[in-house]
Amino acid sequence: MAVQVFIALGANIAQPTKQVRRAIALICLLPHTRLLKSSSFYCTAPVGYADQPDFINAVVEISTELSAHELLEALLAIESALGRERSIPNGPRTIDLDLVLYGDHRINEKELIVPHPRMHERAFVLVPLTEIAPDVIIPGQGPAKALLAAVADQSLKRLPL
Ligand code: PH2
Ligand code: MG
Ligand code: MG
Repeated sequence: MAVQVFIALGANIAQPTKQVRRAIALICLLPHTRLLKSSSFYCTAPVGYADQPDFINAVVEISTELSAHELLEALLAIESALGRERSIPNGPRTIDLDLVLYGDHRINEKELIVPHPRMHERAFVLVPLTEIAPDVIIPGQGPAKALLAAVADQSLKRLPL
């Protein structure tokens, strides 16, 4: 059965806009998966580890018959294909693909936590998410829209298409 899934994308080195575009193109090629919606791209100040370039962030919605674990594996493979290296936690990256929502499922495993445990406090996820899914509910948190006010201080700029 197909499940509606949201993936948050982020990149801040090696031509980040291009990396996000490439990642979306590769997500479109995943088996048993189709792209439903893609948000605008946003230029966002780094959250957490601050001494790094601004990010390009976006969110896409897909419909997929892949299990959450199959999808996670596929996203990690796309990250590797685009040259992702993991050195500093939360540090600069060519591409980060986070499975933030998998239908209304709640998953709590070592390698996969869904909903993403920090999505509700990050404007760079909530703003593009509510752009394409204004009524989406984050299991355990409530409507995503209601969380926007609390992140209004985080700097973010929507880029023209
Ligand atoms: N990702 C992080 C940590 N901080 N900041 C912004 N602006 N955008 C991100 O995608 C991001 C971040 C960890 O994945
Ligand atoms: Mg991340
Ligand atoms: Mg990640």
